[in-house]
Amino acid sequence: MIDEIIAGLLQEQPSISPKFFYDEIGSHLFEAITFLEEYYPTRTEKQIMMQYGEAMALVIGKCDVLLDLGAGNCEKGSALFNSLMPKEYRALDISKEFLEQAIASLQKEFPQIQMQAQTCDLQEEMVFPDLVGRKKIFFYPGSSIGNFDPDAALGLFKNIVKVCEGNGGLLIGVDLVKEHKVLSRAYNDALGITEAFNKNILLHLNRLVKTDFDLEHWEHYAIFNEQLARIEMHLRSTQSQVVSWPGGQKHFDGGALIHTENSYKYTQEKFESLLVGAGFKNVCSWTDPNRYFLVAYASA
Ligand code: AVJ
Repeated sequence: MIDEIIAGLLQEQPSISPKFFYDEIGSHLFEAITFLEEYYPTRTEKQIMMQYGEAMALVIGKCDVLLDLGAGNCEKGSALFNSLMPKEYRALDISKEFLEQAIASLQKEFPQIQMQAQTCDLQEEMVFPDLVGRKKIFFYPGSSIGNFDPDAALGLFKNIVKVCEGNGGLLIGVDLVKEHKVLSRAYNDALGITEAFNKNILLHLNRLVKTDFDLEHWEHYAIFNEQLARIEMHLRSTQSQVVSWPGGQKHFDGGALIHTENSYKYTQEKFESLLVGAGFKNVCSWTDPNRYFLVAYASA
């Protein structure tokens, strides 16, 4: 992990993986983002899930194991328990501490569902040898798929199709391409929560790899790249400076950027063809009246 981070900083275009946003405080800051007026994805997805929950449950049918990718506080996954009635719930995420807290309280509420927290890096191949032959429903909400470039998203979908062995599928939420102003506002909120979320990654690195980033000398910079249909988040150096760590250092000019996140946005057509291209047989989609967000169920 330390080598991965240092290698990212030393690249021609320095970058830090967005997975390092989610330390304890980062996970709480993201939760705060989901309450912002400007950040429409979370509440819009929730509206779609509320309005079409029964229709989704009909299409999905019996759910043996519900696998919640990037589960976080498990709030979204557990909202499916009553409609899908899974026998088993497997919550997967990067930050284990946050996950276990959430699972502990959920287990008391739903004693009939077998629950397990599992650390998982979605950049790596997923395998579930203990779930062979069981109907698996993967759940990936919130447009977290947007952090993957389309090729990597295709790879993840192919992995899920393979693991499902024709018995199960993927319920997924994705943010749709829309007016740039609306997109840009969602990542540049007036309160500065997204800025704090972005800058917190430097504090996380200072703890993880003993870098000496000074937040005073970095500013939040988020733009919509129309050509690639993605929001790009960066941290911009406000002056010429050197950042050091044990055994290394790097000079950053004023204005230099460290890339921290891509958030790809899709059209319905593009996203459905990506799912079918990965081998999913059938795709059902639901959107909100403004067509801001889409939830799809792709059966393997
Ligand atoms: C959790 C990746 C879906 O890209 O919209 C929110 C993270 N970044 N504000 C997104 C995020 C800045 C979020 N995802």
